[in-house]
Amino acid sequence: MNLITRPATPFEGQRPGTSGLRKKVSVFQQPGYLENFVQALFNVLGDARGKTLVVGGDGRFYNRVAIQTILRMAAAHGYARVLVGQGGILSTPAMSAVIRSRSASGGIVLSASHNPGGPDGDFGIKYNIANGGPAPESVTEAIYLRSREITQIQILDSPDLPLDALGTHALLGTTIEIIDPVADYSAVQRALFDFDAIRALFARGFRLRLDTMWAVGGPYAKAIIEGELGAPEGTVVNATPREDFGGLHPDPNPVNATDLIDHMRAADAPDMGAATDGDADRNMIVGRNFAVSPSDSLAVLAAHATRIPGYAAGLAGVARSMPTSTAVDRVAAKLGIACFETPTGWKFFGNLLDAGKVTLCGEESYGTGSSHIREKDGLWAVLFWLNLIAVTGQSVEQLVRALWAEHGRCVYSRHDYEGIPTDQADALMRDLRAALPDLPGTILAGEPVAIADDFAYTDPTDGSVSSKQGVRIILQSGSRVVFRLSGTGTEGATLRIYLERHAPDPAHHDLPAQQALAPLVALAEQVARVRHFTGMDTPSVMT
Ligand code: VG1
Ligand code: CO
Repeated sequence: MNLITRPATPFEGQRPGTSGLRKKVSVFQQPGYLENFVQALFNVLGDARGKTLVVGGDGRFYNRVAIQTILRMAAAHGYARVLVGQGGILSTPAMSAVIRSRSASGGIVLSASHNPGGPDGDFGIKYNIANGGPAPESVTEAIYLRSREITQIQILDSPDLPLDALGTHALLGTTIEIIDPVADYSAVQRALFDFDAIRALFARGFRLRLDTMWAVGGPYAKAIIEGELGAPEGTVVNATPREDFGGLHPDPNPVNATDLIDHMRAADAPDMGAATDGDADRNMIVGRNFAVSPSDSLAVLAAHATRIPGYAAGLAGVARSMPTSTAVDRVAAKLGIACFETPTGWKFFGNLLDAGKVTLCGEESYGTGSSHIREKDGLWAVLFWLNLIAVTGQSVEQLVRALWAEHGRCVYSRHDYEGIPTDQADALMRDLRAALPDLPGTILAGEPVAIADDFAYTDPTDGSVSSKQGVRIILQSGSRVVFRLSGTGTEGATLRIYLERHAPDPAHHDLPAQQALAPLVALAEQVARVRHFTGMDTPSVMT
């Protein structure tokens, strides 16, 4: 077992996006590609002596190969201890839980999350810091800069380690420990929720269908929902992680989780449906013939949080990403707590959570979480809903309708235009930004424009500024259209247009969202010439 130093030349484009570096598997398979990025990361992190690193991923194709490489490099870099999830598995929320419970200095997550997997799919790598959350932009940017000047990598020429059995191995001076990927995570959930109440709910015959989409959420859901909470076997479906997610797109929304939606529409539909994504940090909640918008889900959880043991003392505050609907703002105002608006991506919530300014946070993209860890957490959201249903006796639909009755409905949709040539997408955003100064005061969709700007965020704890986080056009009534380009895609550019309209009148609550939002779609076309730049008449995906 020798420590070797290999010459390396930089690869273009190793800049992490919204959530780590994501590329086609074939890009990661280029000799030295992964090594360069990991070397850049270790160079930025500095002295590893005495430190513990956690490594794990969502089990997608290339996970095992990448982990072996990372273990050789971590040992070469001098880590005291590396913890690896058994079989190379750690969901993103479990990674966060393990970093925190084992006082690790950080962790490397191998996942492209909701992106498809398999040899022709996507792969990804992300670094989480000691608080358990995604590295902030200052760190990801430093890694990128370092990746551009890599000249050598350090690695061991050691054989692969067995990852499938629990146990301890030595690599040079580093102890490699294969750990149970579920235990630390389960302990965190057990401390938050009333497991007895949820157990009693299932014992009364409550029916849940939890679709883990052939992804990493399966083992966690099986252990907790069917194991500890006594839900009947078969409650968790598509539960065996597959390297290609069964050829499907592991993104829990009504467009990709069609099987679940069909079950929830059937005459004998279960009481509640839910789905989680590739790395188990996203969640979709569905009632009988009733899909819950993620922004509404966050608002419902905030409104009822004190009914949950872990949040009985009340919420310090809440946070949502800018494009997420303002439903939670209305709940926060009623509760008399602060509501923060951050750029897209979980990395911006970490400082607010660390500073104790917020307890719950969420995004419109099917992500919800809390101060229990520093990542969004799919199964946590499912447990939260189950606990609420158990103690209120209300159905999913009743809980959402009560929110609408009290605060009005924030009718919401996101339209994605995928695979646009990058220069066309950039041109759309450039023209749109140029038009912003003239918009305030003009009449669009029948009302005056109140605000037209490019969202910039100043972190209230460290003062760091993130600019150009999405163009927003907000009308006098609060209706708004937001435009931004995705930072997780791997083919061309994806334009996201977020549409929100507040409907206070209950008579309007059952209007189909796309119909209610049609004037805002027309507004988007008028100001941004979406058809012209995307070459598409309709979005690729509407959620
Ligand atoms: C998307 C979502 C964003 C989410 C991110 C990571 O980013 O919009 O809300 O935080 O994915 O989610 P973008 O830049 O493509 O819009 V996950 O579950 O893929 O890690
Ligand atoms: Co995810």
